[in-house]
Amino acid sequence: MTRVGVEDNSLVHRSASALGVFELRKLNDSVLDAKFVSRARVAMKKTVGSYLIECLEARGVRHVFGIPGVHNLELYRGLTRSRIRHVTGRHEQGLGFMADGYARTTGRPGVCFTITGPGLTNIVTAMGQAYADSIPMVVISSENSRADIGTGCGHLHELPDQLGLAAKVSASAERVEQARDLHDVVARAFAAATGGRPRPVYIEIPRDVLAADARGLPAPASGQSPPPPEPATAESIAVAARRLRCAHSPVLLVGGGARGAAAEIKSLAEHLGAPVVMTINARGLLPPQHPLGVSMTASLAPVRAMIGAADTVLAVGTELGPTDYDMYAASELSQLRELIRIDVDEAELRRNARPALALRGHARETLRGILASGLGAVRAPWGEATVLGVRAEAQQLLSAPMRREIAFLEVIRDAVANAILVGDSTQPVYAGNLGFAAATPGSWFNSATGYGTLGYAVPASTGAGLGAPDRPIVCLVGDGGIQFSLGELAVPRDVDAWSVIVIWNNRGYAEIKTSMLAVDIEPEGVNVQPPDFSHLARAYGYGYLFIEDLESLEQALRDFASRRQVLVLEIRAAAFE
Ligand SMILES: Cc1ncc(C[n+]2csc(CCOP(=O)(O)OP(=O)(O)O)c2C)c(N)n1
Ligand SMILES: [Mg+2]
Repeated sequence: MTRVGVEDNSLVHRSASALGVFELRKLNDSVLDAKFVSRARVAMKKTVGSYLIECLEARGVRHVFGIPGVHNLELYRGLTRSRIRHVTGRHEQGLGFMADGYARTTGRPGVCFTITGPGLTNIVTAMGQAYADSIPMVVISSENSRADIGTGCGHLHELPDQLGLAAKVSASAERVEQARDLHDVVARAFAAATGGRPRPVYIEIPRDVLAADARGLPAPASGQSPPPPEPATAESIAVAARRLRCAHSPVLLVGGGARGAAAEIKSLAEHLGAPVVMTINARGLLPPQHPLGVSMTASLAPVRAMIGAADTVLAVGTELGPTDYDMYAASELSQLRELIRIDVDEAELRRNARPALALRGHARETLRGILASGLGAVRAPWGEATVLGVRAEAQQLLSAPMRREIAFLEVIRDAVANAILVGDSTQPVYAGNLGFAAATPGSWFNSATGYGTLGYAVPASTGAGLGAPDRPIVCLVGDGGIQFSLGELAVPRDVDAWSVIVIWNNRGYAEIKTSMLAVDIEPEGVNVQPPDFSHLARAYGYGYLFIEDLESLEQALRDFASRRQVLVLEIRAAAFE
């Protein structure tokens, strides 16, 4: 083995043999990435499949989440020779959720490979989740040969209108009809996934096209980032700044679309003395101890009352949707007096509430424009007293178990520095969505909101860890939700993850049981038996602890945080309620 350098992201070791070349790259202080580059003779053949790998590589794709089958074999030609690392899921829905978690921690689209038919239908749920939460994802699937599509003859994996099905949950869906189109289709797909509002996109390649000769096609161009949408006009920015300057009681509502604008949100809030209400996907934009931060849902009456009383509301990167603003169907937000909205998506600017002033543009650039155009003197922080009162009142509305669940989450946040908490649809996650203050932007996300898919957290947390390999990942999942994607428990081991899987075990679908009881339905279908999680952890080779109190939780998490490992913590939920 030859030593060739030790800088970050650099090649640290390289050894060559008759079989191929082994490379070790340093990603950061603690993480090395190993890759075997095969010299296999198949590499000599160049098909549309292997050309696609070159196109993805040229665009900077470094991970692909896939499951191979006879239909998409050609997608794997040349993969081992590339710099792309293939992560194999155990079900295509898991691929999609991994890609979702990966996109959230990298800001780049997660790329998936599926087979025709069942591969595609299996991933559609994950595409629906990503669509609802504006997450970029590129799903690439095989399709039957061109002459066989839509014939209904009963070809293997045949699905009526596969393209039409995928298009329903995609910002763009295209079939590659001939080899020479591939390069541009890929370019358009990446542009659609990331150019405006991030979304999943879909590419399908018929088997005969995938296997076609690709010699003679031009070398793939390196991927250019799509041009950002036109910034908001200087005039509208000036009007917004004037209105904010004149406001006596402004409030900021920030959503997932503002995640890249933490510094600007903080400056603006502090300048105006304005409270900042953070949606689930915006938690952490202001840190937990910030006196203007409201890390509580706008569905709670005191928070709604504060927003309603504001003389000016600035909403940034938020759709003002019901799961964040009106979970209890209390009333519409449309009667807000002076609403200014900033969003990258034109359609979003008018969804759920009509603004007095709409600014289309990226959150960060638009807020910078407002900050630069003169907001007058720094305001007395009237918002601080308001925020204190609202927080205390809203706390009172949470049930005692919910408050304990939030305390449980705070122990996790404080014991595992720099952690990303990825949640499923389970009781502590619901409580957290109501009132948990995340440490940093992007360190709290889950499937208990929006599309709301059970089974998300295990694969999404694995993807998050691949995107942020030097950060510890906390997966929060219920005993019911984890059984939706048990197979995906294998992947953390495959990828040498740094994850703790925290299983909230209340022996069944507790939240649904509660909902049945609340409307006088005799519970049925909710007392599902969990498996023995200690055996399950052992089956995958993971450490396991049974947790019944906060002290042992904290100790277990501190040990977890001290070294790279995969650990399963089974929580006896009854002990915390
Ligand atoms: C794919 C899917 N199927 C069904 C549901 C409905 N659902 C929401 S929460 C829930 C119960 C989850 O049980 P568990 O993970 O154990 O969490 P708990 O409520 O017990 O904390 C169910 C069945 C869903 N959200 N998603
Ligand atoms: Mg449960």
